[in-house]
Amino acid sequence: MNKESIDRLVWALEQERITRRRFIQQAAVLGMSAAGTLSVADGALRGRANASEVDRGKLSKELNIYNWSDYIGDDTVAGFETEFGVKVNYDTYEDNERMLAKLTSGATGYDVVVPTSYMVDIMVKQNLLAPLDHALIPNMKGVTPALLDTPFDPGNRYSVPYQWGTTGFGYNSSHVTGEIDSWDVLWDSKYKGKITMLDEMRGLLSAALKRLGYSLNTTVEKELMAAKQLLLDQKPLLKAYVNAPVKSLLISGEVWLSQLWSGDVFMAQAENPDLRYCIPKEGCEVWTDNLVIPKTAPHKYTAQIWLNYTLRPDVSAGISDAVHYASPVEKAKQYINRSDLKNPGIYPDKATLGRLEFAKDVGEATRIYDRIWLELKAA
Ligand code: N2P
Repeated sequence: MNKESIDRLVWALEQERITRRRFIQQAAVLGMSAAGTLSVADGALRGRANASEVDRGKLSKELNIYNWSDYIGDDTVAGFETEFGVKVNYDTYEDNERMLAKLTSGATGYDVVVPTSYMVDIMVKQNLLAPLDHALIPNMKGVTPALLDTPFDPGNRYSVPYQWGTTGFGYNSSHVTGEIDSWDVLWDSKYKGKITMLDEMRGLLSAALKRLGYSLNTTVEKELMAAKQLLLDQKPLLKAYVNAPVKSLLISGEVWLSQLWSGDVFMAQAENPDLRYCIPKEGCEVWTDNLVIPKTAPHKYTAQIWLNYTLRPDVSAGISDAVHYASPVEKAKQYINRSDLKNPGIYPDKATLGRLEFAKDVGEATRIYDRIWLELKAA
């Protein structure tokens, strides 16, 4: 019996994508026993029925959230605290790998963390995540179908999408002129000292791999070595490897070119209108960040209420409006700022999306990525 296929099927039933009858037929095809099928089907349907009730007696007094910096709406936390009477302790990080290191080195207090797609996969494989009770997260129904049931978490057993975006670069159009449509400009010695790249292993490698025309998930050693060389060549031109905190340098004009995530560039643009965002013609990474609950989370029930809350259209729109990333919730689009909705840097068109790639867990090859990363940082 293929567990992954069964999970998918249960998920489809819970999400009202298939009927009970269809579920029973398909489960039989997958080799599930008749008794098993009936009890799973009824469990999923009960989940649907009770979907919107929050058992206030089960809510914890506090909830500990660990999220990327600059990645929440102005009232998201306060709204939850008022509505549910829970105090939210909110802590931030700058990249996936450091978040993972913190969790695996014994940080046990967090109830919700926000890994990118490939990192969900890694965390599942390392057995770090608690399975979700979909009955507590009925708002999953409103999520764009293409963002659910993904290869990194079939059936959404462990994660729900939070926001999505791309990893291109930002530039200051009053200093960086000409046609800007390629990764090449980040290697232009004219801009020496005015360039930054992401301080993020997979993100940084993705720029060089794409510039070379390779997949950002390559496991071919030769391609990875070529990417490393390109990044070594670039290093003397850089001011720093830096993530979200680079925004203040872009705003002040101290930095003109930064490999950076879409929304962070648009957050900076709100304060310096000369800033632009480029999705390079060679392609780049597209990602979803996802809410997950660590196995060690002390407040799992309340954490799931938080997941459901962030998938409410008004709440998700509040987050997107503040951070200029794309909402995964269809109905949020009724509330989101129109200029963001029309911005192809935030919601790329189909043709552009076709040039983009999701990062996947590269398995064994992670060792090569790690080694390159260490060498680059030390260079
Ligand atoms: C927001 C961070 C976006 C996360 N500052 C990129 N995965």
